[in-house]
Amino acid sequence: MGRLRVILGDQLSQTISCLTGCDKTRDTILMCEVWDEATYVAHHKKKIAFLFSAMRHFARDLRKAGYNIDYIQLDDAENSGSFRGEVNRAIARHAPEQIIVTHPGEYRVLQDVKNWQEAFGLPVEIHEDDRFLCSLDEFRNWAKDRTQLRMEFFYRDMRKKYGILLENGKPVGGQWNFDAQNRKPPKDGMGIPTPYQSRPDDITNDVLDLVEARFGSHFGDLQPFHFAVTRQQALNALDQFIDQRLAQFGDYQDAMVQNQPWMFHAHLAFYLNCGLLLPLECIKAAENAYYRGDVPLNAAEGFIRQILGWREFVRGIYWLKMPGYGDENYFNATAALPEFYWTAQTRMNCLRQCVQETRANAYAHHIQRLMVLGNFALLAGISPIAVNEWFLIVYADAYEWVEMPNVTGMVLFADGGYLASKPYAAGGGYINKMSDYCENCSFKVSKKNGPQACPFNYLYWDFLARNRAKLANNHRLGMMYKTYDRMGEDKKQAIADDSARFLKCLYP
Ligand code: FAD
Ligand code: DLZ
Ligand code: SF4
Repeated sequence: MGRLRVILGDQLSQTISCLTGCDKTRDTILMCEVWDEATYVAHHKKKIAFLFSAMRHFARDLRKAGYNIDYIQLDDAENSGSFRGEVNRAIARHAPEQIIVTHPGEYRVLQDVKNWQEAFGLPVEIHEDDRFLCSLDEFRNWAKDRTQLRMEFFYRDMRKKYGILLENGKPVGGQWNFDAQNRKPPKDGMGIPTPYQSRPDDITNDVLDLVEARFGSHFGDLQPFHFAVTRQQALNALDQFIDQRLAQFGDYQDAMVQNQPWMFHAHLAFYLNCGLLLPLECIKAAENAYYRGDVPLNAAEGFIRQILGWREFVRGIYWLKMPGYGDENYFNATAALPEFYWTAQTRMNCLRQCVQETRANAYAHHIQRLMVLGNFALLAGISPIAVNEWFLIVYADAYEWVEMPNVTGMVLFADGGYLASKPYAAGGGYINKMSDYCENCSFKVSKKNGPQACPFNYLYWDFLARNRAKLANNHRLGMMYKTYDRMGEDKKQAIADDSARFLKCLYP
């Protein structure tokens, strides 16, 4: 009798806490591909293939390292389809004295795990997920006496805690945040490097066949498939990012270019979120590149802030606000998700590009998610539940702990300002400044009203007008309400009429 140590699909790190103290001669590691996890939302085909392939490679590497692995594949004859069912079957096979698992990333899975002890009559130990840089207790303490939670202050504390980009306790370069330098529009000849690409091996090819056969109706293109699926490949992707993209990551962080889905972003969230990479090693790699003089400070600091700041901050908020965070709906938005989020069939070129790229790659970069796909959902009053579900389905890096705060808090302001100080709403002018999408659009970004006008232009003002009672006291929006109030009645009516006409056509 040994222990049963359960490793979930987003816990693919050899340093995962549930392996601490493992007796390789007696303990069994259980990993399972289960129907429930692959379908509780209908994940993008590439996301399922990525995770199953990464899980199978991880199990292989653990076996090589001498662990006793019990790996259940999706098509195994007796597969019960759920974590609970598979743990139950594994108990029958191995008769363990105890079950050990690392704290799951998602609330619904934690609730399930918490019931195992009673269900199976065995002690269950839930270890902290110490891959994160801020524990849940630490975040709770940090948040406890604050009326407003702001990422910037959390981030400074984390910089101090880990001594990142610090000189004698002060931030290198004299300021904590260089974001003001990180908003350059795209320019010709930026020389965007090709992204990391791995070649599928036999394990991946088997998984690709499985996903095509079993999840063929799910959203998204399965081929071509080039994700890293092993720790070594993920480390290669990190190296390639540091060498080839990081130097310009800061400058062009917010830029969007037609047919350039990858820009200078890292494309590492896939690997961070399933455990193939660890946050501190990515942060250190960027810090070292700065100290070597290979990349400017605005790039290194900007990248580090995303991981040490935003990533940890949103996770802390998720666990503070669950359960119920996904049901928050400050603006009472109830519209359905328009069909074009799946088909890409829309005359709005920015949205068409972002949906097409999402479908092809299970990836879109942050500004596409926030200022195009998310911004439209906010302005059009789409229900937070529908928007959350879409974002959880379509990206290969999406897990509820990180997706939900970004959607409910950052994009939709559905928590009334718990996470963000104001809604990230914007008209077409922003998209035009930061991209070349408008040049290829049948709407005119320069037009504010009428059938040819860019819909973002009037929807933006209509959103502000509709939600005045909830936003007028937000001091960051005061100027915009003053501008709106200076408009003539005809103009205000045109905004309301154009918005009503457009939204009616959206739902035939
Ligand atoms: P880069 O832009 O290169 O950033 C580097 C790293 O910083 C990322 O890999 C990621 O780990 C971290 N990071 C950056 N921004 C954020 C953020 N806002 N929150 C948390 N971590 C961040 N990120 C996810 O990992 N999973 C999601 O499901 C997810 N859903 C999102 C939904 C919306 C509506 C928005 C606006 C953002 C979402 N993000 C999500 C955050 C961010 O867009 C992605 O982390 C990023 O696009 C991943 O690509 P990258 O690895 O190239 O990141
Ligand atoms: C996302 C996902 C998918 C598609 N499939 C599995 C699976 O078959 N087995 C598994 O262990 N994990 C899977 N995952 C990731 C889990 O949903 C993830 O571990 C939980 O969200 C953690 O709370
Ligand atoms: Fe998008 Fe408006 Fe520009 Fe068209 S004109 S690409 S709808 S912002």
